[in-house]
Amino acid sequence: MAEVAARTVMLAGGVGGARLGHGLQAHLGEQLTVVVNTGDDLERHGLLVCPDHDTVMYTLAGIDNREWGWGIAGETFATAEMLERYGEESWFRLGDRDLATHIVRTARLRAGERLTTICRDLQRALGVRAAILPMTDAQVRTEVLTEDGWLEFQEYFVHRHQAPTVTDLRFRGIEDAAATPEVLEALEASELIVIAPSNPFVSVRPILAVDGIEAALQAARARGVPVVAVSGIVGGKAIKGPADRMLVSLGHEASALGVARQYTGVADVFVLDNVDETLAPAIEALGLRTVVTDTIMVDDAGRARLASAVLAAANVG
Ligand code: FO1
Repeated sequence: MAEVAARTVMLAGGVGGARLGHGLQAHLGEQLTVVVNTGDDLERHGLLVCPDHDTVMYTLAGIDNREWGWGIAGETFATAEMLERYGEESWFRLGDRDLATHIVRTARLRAGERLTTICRDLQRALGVRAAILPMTDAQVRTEVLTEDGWLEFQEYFVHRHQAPTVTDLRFRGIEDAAATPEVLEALEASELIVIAPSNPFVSVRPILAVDGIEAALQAARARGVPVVAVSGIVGGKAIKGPADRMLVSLGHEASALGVARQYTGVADVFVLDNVDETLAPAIEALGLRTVVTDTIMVDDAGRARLASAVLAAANVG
């Protein structure tokens, strides 16, 4: 199938976004811009950690830890062990190599630089060809409402192992967050927009909630740019993370159809897995064109294959 390399913007969270981003980068190189969620960000030991940005950056740089889905391959934890001896909290562990990223980022932020500028420099230093843009330079923090009250995202995700049931979400700081010029320029120049197979509630929704981003996406749609969303739910289960349980506890269906419903009015095309083929008519009835394909990305070939299917989906019809 003929594919045209197109200026593509992908909205993404961590692992799913990183894998598809890696596949898309293989096709598109610097034509790819990934806009990453920063609602998962947190401060540890006085340093700013940006998990989704860093997961995508390490993956696109080819140094990702494939066993964990986050962090760096061959990582060690000597510093974390020493911090633990000093009595520091240790449920969110920073690897020795990963720490360098947070040290540079935090020092430069304290010197008054913008998060976007710093992230771009880190990416270039690691040889990443695509641009990975934080959704905003402002501080936004996702919090989830559970039976234990409002929890910061990583407290819920890592410390409590996603065990509490999530009944509501909020993005602290979102009112004061605006899209950066880089994000707006990328969306204005885009020929294709992709929504990664990321969690619709805690990865994609915060991005769309940043002032200016959804409006720019809708402006792109209005000039004929297709928005292709990929399901992160396959056979009723999330590929990674708690999206399937969150769909149910937030009053939706844990299926590709449940995900598709989150993207009506936002996406034009919905990519779902072969095992969910029978859901395609119901998704089409929502007004989304469907593409049924193998969405599992177990290796580089899988990442490139799904990327290829996404690019082909945008060129059809
Ligand atoms: N996930 C864990 O399960 N345990 C950790 O100790 C942990 C540390 C960590 C450090 C840096 C980083 O960028 C990510 C890290 N993650 C860890 C992953 C992260 O919490 C999640 O993958 C994302 O926030 C979910 O999108």
